[in-house]
Amino acid sequence: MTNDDIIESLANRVKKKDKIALARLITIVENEPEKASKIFKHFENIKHDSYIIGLTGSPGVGKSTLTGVIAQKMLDEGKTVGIISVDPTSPFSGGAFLGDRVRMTNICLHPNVFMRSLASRGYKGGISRAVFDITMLYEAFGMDIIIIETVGVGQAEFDVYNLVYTVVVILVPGYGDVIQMQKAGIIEIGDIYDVNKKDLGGEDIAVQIEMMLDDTIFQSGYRPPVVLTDAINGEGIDELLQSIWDHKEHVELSGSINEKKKSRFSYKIKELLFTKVEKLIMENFVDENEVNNIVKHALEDGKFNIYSSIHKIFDKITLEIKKNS
Ligand SMILES: Nc1nc2c(ncn2[C@@H]2O[C@H](COP(=O)(O)OP(=O)(O)OP(=O)(O)O)[C@@H](O)[C@H]2O)c(=O)[nH]1
Ligand SMILES: [Mg+2]
Repeated sequence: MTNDDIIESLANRVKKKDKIALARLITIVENEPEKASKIFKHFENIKHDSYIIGLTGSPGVGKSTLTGVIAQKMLDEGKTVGIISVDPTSPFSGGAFLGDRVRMTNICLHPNVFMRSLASRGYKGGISRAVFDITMLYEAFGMDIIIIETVGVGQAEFDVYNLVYTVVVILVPGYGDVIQMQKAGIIEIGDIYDVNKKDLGGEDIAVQIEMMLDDTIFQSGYRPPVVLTDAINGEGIDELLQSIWDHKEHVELSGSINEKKKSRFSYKIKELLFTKVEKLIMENFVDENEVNNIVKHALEDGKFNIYSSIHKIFDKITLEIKKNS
C-alpha cells in the first residue's frame, strides 16, 4: 500500500468510529503536519461540529483530575468525549500521556472517550497547529464534546484559546495564583472560574474573583460564575458541569458561537497561510549570504546600519514579487 492508500484506509476506518485508526491519523498529523491536507480531504463531506471546552490553569491545579471527572459525567450522559492534554513540562508526549492516564484511569478505557497528550516543548509544526488538527480529527470522528487541557502561559498554549468555545479558568487556594494569572493575562479570559481543591480552603480566592468580576462590564449580559470544587471527592462537579452547559446554551442562543467558530477558523487559516508564505519567501527571495553580510557589516562597521540594510532587502523582495505576479 502506498502512503496515500494507508491514509485513505485509516480515514475510512475513522468514519466507522475505529479508535485505533483515529490514534494513527493523529500520530501522522502530529509528526508530519504537511500531510494534513491529504488526510482532511477524505472528510470533506462531513458536517459534524463538536462543542469545544478549554480547561486552563497553572501547573498542578487539578486540570487533569477535573477533566477526568467531568468527562466521566459527560459519558454517563451518553456523550462521546475527545480529550487533548497539553503538557508543558514533559519533553516526551509519551511521558505526558502516562502521567495523565494515571489521573484519568477511571475513564481512559471507556469506549466513548479518546484522549491524547501532547508535550508542548519542541513540537514539530507548532503545538497550536497540532491541537487544531486533533480537534478537526475528533470532529471528523463525531465526538460530541472536546476538552482541551492547557497551562495556558506560553504563547503557544495561549493560542489554544482561539480554538475553544467555553474557557474554564482553574485556580487553587492561595492568592499567588490569581496574581500570577493576572500577570499572564489569563484571568480575564474565563467564561467560568473554578476554585479547585476547596478541601484546602478557597473561599477567599472565590471572593477575590467575584470582586474582579464586579469591576468588569459584561456587554453580553453573561457574567462568568465562580464555582468551588474538590475534584478528588467529586464535590461541586455537578455545579461545574452545569455552568459549562449554561455557558454553552448562552453562546448558542446569543449566536456568539458563530463568532467563535469564525475566529477559530480565520485565526487558523491566517496562521497556516502565514507559515506557508514565510517559507516561500525565505526559500525563494532571501539570500542567506545577504543576511550574513548584514551581520558582518553590523559587527565590523557598526550596528546602526542594520535597518537600512534590511530595508534594501525588503525593497528587493517586494520588487521581485511584483515582477512575478
Ligand atoms: N486536595 C486536593 N487535591 C487535588 C484536587 N484535585 C487534584 N488534586 C491533586 O493535585 C495534584 C495535581 O493534579 P492534576 O490533575 O495532575 O493537575 P494538573 O493541573 O493537570 O497538573 P499539570 O497537568 O501538571 O499542570 C494531584 O496530586 C491531584 O491528586 C482537589 O480537589 N483537592
Ligand atoms: Mg495535567
